[in-house]
Amino acid sequence: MFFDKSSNFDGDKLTGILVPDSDNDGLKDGEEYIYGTNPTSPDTDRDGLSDKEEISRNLNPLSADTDGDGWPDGIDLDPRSSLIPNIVIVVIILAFATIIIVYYYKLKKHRKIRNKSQSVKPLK
Ligand SMILES: [Ca+2]
Ligand SMILES: [Ca+2]
Ligand SMILES: [Ca+2]
Ligand SMILES: [Ca+2]
Repeated sequence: MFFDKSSNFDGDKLTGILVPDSDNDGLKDGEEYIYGTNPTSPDTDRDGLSDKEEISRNLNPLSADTDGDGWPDGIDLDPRSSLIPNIVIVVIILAFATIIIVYYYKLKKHRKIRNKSQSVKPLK
């Protein structure tokens, strides 16, 4: 536990009464106690997302990789689902981008050739 029981003067298990949000992450010290997060660290699991953001996005602020797919929550495209690992998403996006680029250049080349042959024809 991150909480020091000796500073729990009023017995409500909430520390930092004078400073409502010690680490300034948007979660009050009392709320951090409830969630089990570190009241002196804005990002308890150091995954790049603040404790407050993880709570509001329904992620585990105590786990850097909520869905266990190997990608930290901070860079995980879908941090709540390991069904589609990020690498697959990246490969699909790259594949689509490549197909579009190749198709675009083929079309451009094809049009150029057609324009050339059309401009040559009337001369004959
Ligand atoms: Ca806080
Ligand atoms: Ca915190
Ligand atoms: Ca975090
Ligand atoms: Ca993940």
